[in-house]
Amino acid sequence: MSQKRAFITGITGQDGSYLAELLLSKDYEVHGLVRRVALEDPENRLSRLASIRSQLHFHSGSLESYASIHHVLGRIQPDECYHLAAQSFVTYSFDDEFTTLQANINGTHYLLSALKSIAPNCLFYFAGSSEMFGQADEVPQNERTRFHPRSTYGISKVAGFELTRNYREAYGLRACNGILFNHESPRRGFEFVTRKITSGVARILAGKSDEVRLGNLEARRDWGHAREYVAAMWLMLQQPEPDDYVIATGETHSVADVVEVAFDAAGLDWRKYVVCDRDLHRPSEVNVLSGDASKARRELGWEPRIHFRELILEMLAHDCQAQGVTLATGAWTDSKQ
Ligand code: GDR
Repeated sequence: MSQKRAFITGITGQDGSYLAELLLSKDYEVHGLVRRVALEDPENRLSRLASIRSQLHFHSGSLESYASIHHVLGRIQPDECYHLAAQSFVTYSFDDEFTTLQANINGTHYLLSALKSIAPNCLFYFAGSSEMFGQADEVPQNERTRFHPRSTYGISKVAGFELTRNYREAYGLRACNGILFNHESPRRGFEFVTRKITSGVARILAGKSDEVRLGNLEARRDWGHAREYVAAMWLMLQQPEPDDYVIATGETHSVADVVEVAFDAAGLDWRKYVVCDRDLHRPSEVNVLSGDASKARRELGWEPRIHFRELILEMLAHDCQAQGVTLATGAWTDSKQ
C-alpha cells in the first residue's frame, strides 16, 4: 500500500507536534500548514518540532484565506486532514471576540469547503472542545450533552462542530469531531493555567520570581496528557464510519489542586506565593467540566493511562530542568521529552 499523506493545521502547537510524531512513527508523509513568519523564524516558532523538522513538509499559507487553503490542499491531496489550528486561549476570546469567531469559524469552513471540492475522500478531524459544554446540564458530559458555551471561543467551537457534522451529513464527507477535554504536557503554552503554575514554581525555585498570580482557583477541569489525546484523534479517523467522540479522563481537579501538587513537590508553601487576582477571573466562567469517554473506550479502544499528579509532576520536572534547578524531593517522574 502506498504511503498515506496527512495534513495538519496547527502543526507547530502542542497537539500538532505530538500528532506529527505519532503519524511519522506510523510511516505517514506528514504535511503542515504554517505561517510564513514561522518559516522565517524556525528556531522559535517551530521549536516543538525541532527533533522531527527535517522529516516534515511545511506549506506556507493562511486559514484566513479560502484561496490559500484551496491552493495548499490542491498541492498535497491529503488522505487525512487534522484541523487543530485555532485561537485557542479562552481568556483572549473575551478581549477579542471578533477575531476569535472569524478565525475559528471561517478557518474551519474554508477547509471543509476546499476539501469537498478537491479531496472529497479525505478523512477529516475537527478539534472540538469541552468548552462547547460550558455550563452543562449534566455531569459528566458525553456526546449527547447539550452545548451551552460561555465564551466566544466556545461558541466558535460549537460552530466548527456543527459545520463538520453538516459536511458529513449533507455532502458525505468522512468528517469526525473530537470533543477533547483539557490536555496538557511540557509543551503546553505558558498562558494556560497548568503550565503557568509549573513554570511559575520553577522560576521561584530559580530565584527569578516570588509569586504566581492566578484567577479562579475553584474552577474544576478534567486534565489529561496531550500525547495520549492525539492518539485518540488518529483512532477516530481509522473507524469504518465517521462519528463524534468525547475524549477525557473522567477525573476532575481544581486549579487549587494543581497549585498544591506543584508547590508541594517543590517543597514550597503555596500560600506564600500564590496571589489571587480578581482581574484574571473570566466574565463568564465554566465552573466544572468532567468528561465521560466511555464511547471512545468502547469503540476506539482508547483509554487514558497518565493521571493528574503524574502529568503535573512531568511538567514541573521539565520546567525545573529548563530553569537549571533540581527538585529536592525527587517526587516527580522524569520528563519523557
Ligand atoms: P481552558 O484552559 O480555558 O479550560 O481551555 P486554561 O488553562 O486557560 O484555564 C483552565 C481554568 O483555570 C482557570 N484559571 C486560569 N486560567 C488561566 N489561563 N490563567 C490563570 O491565571 C488562571 N487562574 C485560574 C480558568 O478560569 C479556567 O477555569 C483549554 C484550552 O486548551 C482550550 O483551547 C481547550 O478547548 C480547552 O482547554 C478544552
